[in-house]
Amino acid sequence: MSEGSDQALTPELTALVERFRSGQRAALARGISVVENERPGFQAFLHEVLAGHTRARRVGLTGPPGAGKSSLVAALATLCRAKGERVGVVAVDPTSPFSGGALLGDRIRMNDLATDPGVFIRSMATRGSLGGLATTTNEVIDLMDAFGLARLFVETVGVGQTELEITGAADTVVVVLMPESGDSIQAMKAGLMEIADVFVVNKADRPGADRMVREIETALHLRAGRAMGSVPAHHGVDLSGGAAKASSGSDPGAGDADWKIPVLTSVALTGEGLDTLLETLDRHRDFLDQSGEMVERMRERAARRVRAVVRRELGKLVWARPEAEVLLAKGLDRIERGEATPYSVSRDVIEEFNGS
Ligand SMILES: Nc1nc2c(ncn2[C@@H]2O[C@H](COP(=O)(O)OP(=O)(O)O)[C@@H](O)[C@H]2O)c(=O)[nH]1
Ligand SMILES: [Mg+2]
Repeated sequence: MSEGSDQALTPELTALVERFRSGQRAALARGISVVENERPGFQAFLHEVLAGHTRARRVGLTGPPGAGKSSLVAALATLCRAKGERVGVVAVDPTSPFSGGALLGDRIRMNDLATDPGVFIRSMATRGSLGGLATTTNEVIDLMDAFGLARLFVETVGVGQTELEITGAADTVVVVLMPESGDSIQAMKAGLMEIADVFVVNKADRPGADRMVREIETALHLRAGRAMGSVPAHHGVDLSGGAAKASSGSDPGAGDADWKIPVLTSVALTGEGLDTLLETLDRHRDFLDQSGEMVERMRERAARRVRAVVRRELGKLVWARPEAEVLLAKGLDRIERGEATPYSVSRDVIEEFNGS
């Protein structure tokens, strides 16, 4: 595919690869915009910098708007910084696209983080999908990983089934809810129950948090009962253990093959519960590594990526042919006259390409 411009590294990108590898922050920022805008050569650039990269811990946070996801990310990022980890944050928020200022709920923490050279924050808009990930979100996360950021947080607003995409982007999915808003029922409706590796009831300074924890635990038990003996849930994690409260510290399931979905509480604004949350995130990642699940997920992730790139590239190849545009123009006339449909025109375009 030597003629495909996306496959060839331009001189500018060759220089960028060097600057990226030498750890220049500006090169990461530039690289991300090259990828987001699908600039010529962006895939060759990704290929160069992703080869043999280190593995960050990728944490996805999702849940209803206002639950405190951004506040939690800010607080967790601050904790990770205190441990000397470099941190990347990707926020995908359809309600406030490209508004870096509104990215993190807590402005003071946000400002501290934004000026910290060990933290890299990127806000992305969704592209047409309802709260799912932007088309290049996964690639942006990969770039941050390749740059050497050890801990990556991805925040998405949980508004529906499109959230399932986060399971492809993160190793550990945290579903963030808050008391007093019917959140747990909403979460079940939105399919968030299915994707959680960890639950957090944030705003535990408000009444009703404990009751909500019990509600979620009950729902998990019910689900585990139904799932017993049938297909494993998301990522093949067995839910039959139900929800052990990880805040108890000791994990009776340690060493088991199963991951028991913990239901934690937190107060993002004061930091209460965040040490336990961070420990739990690490424990989940260790579980994935030790159980062999991580290898599985990496393979799935790579397979999805290959399929996505093939889809993207094939589309480009088809439309790069002048015949395709001619067939489209003619097809539109025929659709207008009621003689064709978008499906028959697509078939014509594809057949022309296949026969070439
Ligand atoms: N009382 C209380 N308020 C919180 C807590 N965490 C976040 N908030 C507030 O809840 C609001 C929404 O938080 P934000 O992090 O933007 O939520 P997001 O939409 O899920 O990202 C903000 O005004 C926060 O200051 C908490 O633990 N307790
Ligand atoms: Mg937010």
